[in-house]
Amino acid sequence: MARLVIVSNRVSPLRESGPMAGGLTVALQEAVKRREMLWFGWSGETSERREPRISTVGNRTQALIDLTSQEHRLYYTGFCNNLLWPLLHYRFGLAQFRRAEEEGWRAVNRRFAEQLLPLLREDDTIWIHDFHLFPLAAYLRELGARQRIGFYLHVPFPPPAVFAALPRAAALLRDLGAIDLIGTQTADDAEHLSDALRQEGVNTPVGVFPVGINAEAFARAAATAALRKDTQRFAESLGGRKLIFGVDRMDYSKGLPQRVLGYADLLKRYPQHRGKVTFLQAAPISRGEVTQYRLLRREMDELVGRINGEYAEVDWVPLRWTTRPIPRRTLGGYLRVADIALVTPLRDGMNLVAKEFVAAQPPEDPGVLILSHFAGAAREMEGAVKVNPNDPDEIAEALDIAINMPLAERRERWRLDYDRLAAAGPSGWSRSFLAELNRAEFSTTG
Ligand code: GDG
Repeated sequence: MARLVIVSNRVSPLRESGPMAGGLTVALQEAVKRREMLWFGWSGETSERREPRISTVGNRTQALIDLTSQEHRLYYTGFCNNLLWPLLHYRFGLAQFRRAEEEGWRAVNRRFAEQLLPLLREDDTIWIHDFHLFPLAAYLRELGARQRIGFYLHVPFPPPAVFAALPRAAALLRDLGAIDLIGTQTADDAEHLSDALRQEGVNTPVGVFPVGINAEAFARAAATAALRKDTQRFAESLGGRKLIFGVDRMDYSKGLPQRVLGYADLLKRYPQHRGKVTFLQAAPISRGEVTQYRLLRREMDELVGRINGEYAEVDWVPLRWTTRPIPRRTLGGYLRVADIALVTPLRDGMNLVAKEFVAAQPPEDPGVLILSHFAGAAREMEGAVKVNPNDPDEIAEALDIAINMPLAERRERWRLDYDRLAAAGPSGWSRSFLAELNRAEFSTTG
């Protein structure tokens, strides 16, 4: 089988086996197990060093480049995080456009192309990941690359009229013409992107390939994690109360303020639940160098303090809040112990936490998933209790329904979602994308 070349902004550490952290890596793990692979991307470090660091474990090679601090500021903090991320999540009001950042972003994409090119073999299949690298394929083609190139967008794509707010949006869309197949999470994203491309006369095929997880492996790992000492200690600390659980990168797309306000509304409107539930929200700090993220952290610290101040008893803290990451081996255990998962992003490409919660639950006594209509996962998870994440009252009502839901209904809803997750198979997502890419016409290279 031809070698697979994966290109993404960040590359996770090389390991021959064992679980890897992070949605993209977890999702790709199965795809690359039996296949020779080169993974190219940013090391996560800044330095003046130009040459990639190349290392190999088994049949996997990774090539990592450092960014200069100026490249990092313009490309990553600036154009990717301050502009593209909010724009693609329908939040143009939060976006800040600077011409210099757009140029810096293009320069880094050109550099990726230049440094990847000498590492390529003629029969490689190239798979580029996410919005950071929108123009990479176009630069590779400019340099003469004739390999098959696929691109996967992990985040939403907004309606063309929203995307058009981006200066030089047309040039960006035309760059996507260098790609042989684009994958998106949902049919809406595919439709928006196809419409935008069509308006620019670009004919790149766009297909829907929802990211999945290895449900059976996750279920096994969660069952093991639940027996670990730290999970047991945590479960005991709940004192028999129901656990509501949320875990998200601290990001304004995840709807965290509305979520904790929804919980506060539950305690206010349904006082019978006071002292009977505990809500643990973990929100590991993400993109801490970006102003909007710092503001969100301050807002959350204040909100959590206020809600606890208002409802706490001397022997009950209603809302447990941590901004530290939970170790991967423990997280599955917490997801299994949880009675309710609160997954309420304002907008999310897919949201893997929703799927991980369902996979982690014990089949004999499963918990309830409360899920935003605006997560890509909402298209698949028919058993979830769906909410509009903008409305704290609706979140409170969903929590009350979930707390009171009878076992038979919980089982029925969970079964629906678990079976669907498991049916996709351990590597359904990457396998179906790569199979389709393999079938795709070489539209760009003839
Ligand atoms: C992007 C898109 C799309 C979270 N906190 C901790 C932790 N996590 C893990 C989760 C999950 C992953 O990180 C997060 O994935 P999500 O899908 O929920 O969200 P994004 O990071 O925004 O991912 C998203 C995804 O790409 C894949 O295509 O679904 O829409 O935005 O695996 O469990 N893991 C550990 N500790 C934490 O505190 N160990």
